[in-house]
This record gives sequence, C-alpha cells and structure tokens, in this order.
Amino acid sequence: MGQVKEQFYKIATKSSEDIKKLIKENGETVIGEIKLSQIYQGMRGIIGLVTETSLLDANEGIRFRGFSIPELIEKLPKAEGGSQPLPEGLFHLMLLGEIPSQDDVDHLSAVLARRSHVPNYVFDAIESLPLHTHPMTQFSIAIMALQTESLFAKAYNEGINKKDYWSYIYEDTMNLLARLPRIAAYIFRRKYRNGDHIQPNGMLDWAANFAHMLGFDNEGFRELMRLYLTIHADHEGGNVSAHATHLVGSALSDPYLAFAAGMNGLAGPLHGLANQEVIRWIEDMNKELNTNRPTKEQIKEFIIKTLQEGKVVSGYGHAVLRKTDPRFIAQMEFAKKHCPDDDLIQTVWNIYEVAPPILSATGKIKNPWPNVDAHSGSLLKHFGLIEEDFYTVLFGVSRALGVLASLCWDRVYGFPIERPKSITSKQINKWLNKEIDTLS
Ligand code: HAX
Repeated sequence: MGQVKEQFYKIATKSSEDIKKLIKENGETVIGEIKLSQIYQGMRGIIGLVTETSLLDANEGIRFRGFSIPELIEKLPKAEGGSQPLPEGLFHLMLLGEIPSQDDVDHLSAVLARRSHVPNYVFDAIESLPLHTHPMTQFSIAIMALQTESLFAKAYNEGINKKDYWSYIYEDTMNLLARLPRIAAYIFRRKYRNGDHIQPNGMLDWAANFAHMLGFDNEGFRELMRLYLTIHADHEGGNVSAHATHLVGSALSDPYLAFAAGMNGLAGPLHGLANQEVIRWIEDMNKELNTNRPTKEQIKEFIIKTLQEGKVVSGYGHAVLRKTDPRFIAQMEFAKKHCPDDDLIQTVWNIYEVAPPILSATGKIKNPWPNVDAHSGSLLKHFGLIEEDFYTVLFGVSRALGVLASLCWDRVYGFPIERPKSITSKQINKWLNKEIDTLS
C-alpha cells in the first residue's frame, strides 16, 4: 500500500468507527424542520448530506478542513520560488484532514506524474467528435471513454467484500486525478492549436505540468494555474457537481461514471459554465459600446438591460453565500500583483463596484455579490488563454480534487444508495386540506 493510502486507511477507519458510534447514540436526534417552500425551491438550507472535505459559511465563505482560502495560500506548500499553493497539497488536506509537508506534496506530485498515462483509445474517442463540440462535452465523453480503466468496476465485477470498496475507489481516484490534465490539455490543443499536442513533463508539479501541456510555460501562468486549481477544488457537498458525483457514486457507479455525472452538472450556465458566460457578457457589452473599457455608467446601463431582458448577470449571486466570494478576492489579489492595468480586469473590478446595488435593488436576488466565476476568465485572458469555452474544463480538473476525495470518504463510511423521498403537488394539497394525515 502506498504511504498516502495507508495514512488514509488509518484515519478513515478511526473516523468510520466514530460515525457508527455517533449514529448509534444520536441517530434519532432531530436536526431541523423543512418548510414546504424549500422542497419546491431547490432544497435550499435543508441539511441532507455529510461531506468532510469542506464547509461553506454563508458570510465567511469556504473552509477546507477548517482552513479559509487566505490560510490555504499561506500554509500549503509552494513550488520552488513560487507564492501560490500547490493543489496537490489541498488534495492531501481534504483527504487526510492535515496540512501536508513539502515532502508529502512532492510525493503526491510524483505519484500523479507516474500514473498519468492515458490510453490511446481515449484520444481516439475525442478525435471522433466534431471539432465544434463544446470542450465540456468532449471532457465528459473522454472521462466516460476512460471508464474501461476503472479498477473498482473490475473488482466489483469479480466479486469483492464491501469493506474493500474504498481501496479500489482510492486507486481510481488517484488514476483519474493523474490523467485529467492530460485529457483536458489534449482537448484544448486539438480544438484551438490545430492538434499540435505537447507531451507531459513528469518533473513538474501537477498544475505546472498541466500549464505546460496546454502550451503555457511561463511562471506567471503556472502560478495562476496553481491558484486556480486550488480555489475551485471544493465548495462543500450540495453544489451540483459535488452532489451529482456523490449521488451517482452512491449507486456504486465507479469514480469515472460518478465524476462524469458531476462534470455534466458543472457544464450548466448556472454552475461552472458561468465563467465562460461572464466573459461573453463583457465582450458583448464591449462590442455594443465599441470600447475595451466601458465606464461605470455604461456598465450600470448594460446590467439593467440584461435584467430587463430576463437574463442572469453571470458571476453574481449564490445559492448559499451572502457576501463577496473569497475565491473572487483571492483572484483579485493575484491580479493586483500581476496585471492591475489590464482593461478586462479593470472592467471586472468596475462591475464589482456597480453591480451589487443594482442587483440588490431588484429585491429578489438574495446575494448581490460576485462569485468565483466573475473573476477567473479575465485572468486567463490576460495570460493568453483566450478561449473562454474552455474555462469550465479547467474548473472541472480542479473540482475533481474535492469530489473524488469525498467519494473515497463516502465508501469508507459505507454510505448507502442515496434515495430521498419525493412527493406530488396533488398529495401536498390533499394533506393541506386534511384529506390525508401524513405526506408519505
Ligand atoms: N442575475 C439575475 N438574476 C438573478 C441572479 C443574477 N446574478 N442571481 C439570482 N437571480 C434571480 C434568480 O434567477 C431568481 O429569480 P426568479 O425568482 O425569477 O426565479 C431570484 O433572483 C432569486 O434567486 P436567489 O435565491 O438569489 O438565487 P438562487 O439560489 O436561486 O440561484 C444562482 C443561485 C447562482 C444560480 C444565481 O444567483 C445565478 O443565476 N447567478 C448567475 C449565474 C452564476 O454566476 N452562476 C455561478 C454560481 C457559482 C457557481 O456555482 N460556480 O460554479
């Protein structure tokens, strides 16, 4: 057994025993009430999941195993000469619950580099798609093509004890994490660089190697990738990509099937695709106004027009957060250091000044503040990754760290198949009219 796997097993087994005891002693404790409006409105605020890797506070933002984004930036190991955290370190933290040492992270980088080989038939599957296929669709299909590699599916097929599920899920997790950057980079180079592919460099860390395979070898872009792949990794368990991965995994679908489901959710414009939509929205505004730096007054008018047309202002709002997303702030700090005078970045900051009061004034938008997607595209554009259709794939590579770490925990805990109860409106009306006693 590898050193990370052995450590995980030790920590997870102990935690698993604690959970069994907790359920035995407190399983009947009531933790909340559910209002009728909540089941019609996206289950907001209903606590229905356990996710160990991170916790989202509406006013404070995300904490990964108790650490905020600024704390991660300070405490996680860095690349030599770099100032951004290595995302492998965050994976270690989410999986094991402890801040890793530099050696731990170097070890993980080497493990991922060693496991990164992608079989040719995955590339053939990508090649069979029309070039105009959206990169997220290509990404999802490639993950599905790679599913033949699932050690969990193979072992399950041969017959394994349920106590050993976690071990194969762990192996699939590590293999998938190792291979995703290669797949994503292949899609990028195929679609936007005439199929001029770049071989991996096993001496680089996970993010730098990804940047290298995309075709960006400067240190600024590597640092951006390290930050980007860290801050997009996890956002507790209820968001669509995390929840879909967890839900599909609960049927004992292997990590490839489960993660592909998560990616199909991430590809929606109200979730991960918002990073693409933000840039398109700004470019539409610039085109209409024939400028690269719209004034605050012009931005204001364009936001009002967007709302009047019944569209969303992408990059703003959140189902849980009720303040500026700390992931937005982390990117803003990065931009202040590296590219404060960039026209697009200045526009993103101007939108941040004018949008919240307008969104608040609608009286219905619960969170008028920017989320992670409001800033990410402008930084990528600055460093030369200008193809916004690809941005959600970058998000997906990062999101794998959190949702797959969680999947390992799901199987150690032996969580059952997820199956909440649903109800019809007819049944609800009967219950409200006292024609029936209970809602079941
Ligand atoms: N622009 C316009 N209208 C918005 C809005 C926005 N940015 N945010 C919310 N609203 C609207 C909702 O559509 C809803 O309208 P209706 O009552 O007419 O249906 C109303 O305000 C109340 O919504 P809410 O309770 O404040 O927000 P929800 O929890 O329903 O939705 C969303 C949260 C993130 C989906 C929403 O804020 C939104 O659509 N934002 C724009 C898209 C976006 O940036 N998505 C990325 C979110 C972060 C993320 O997951 N990243 O991957």
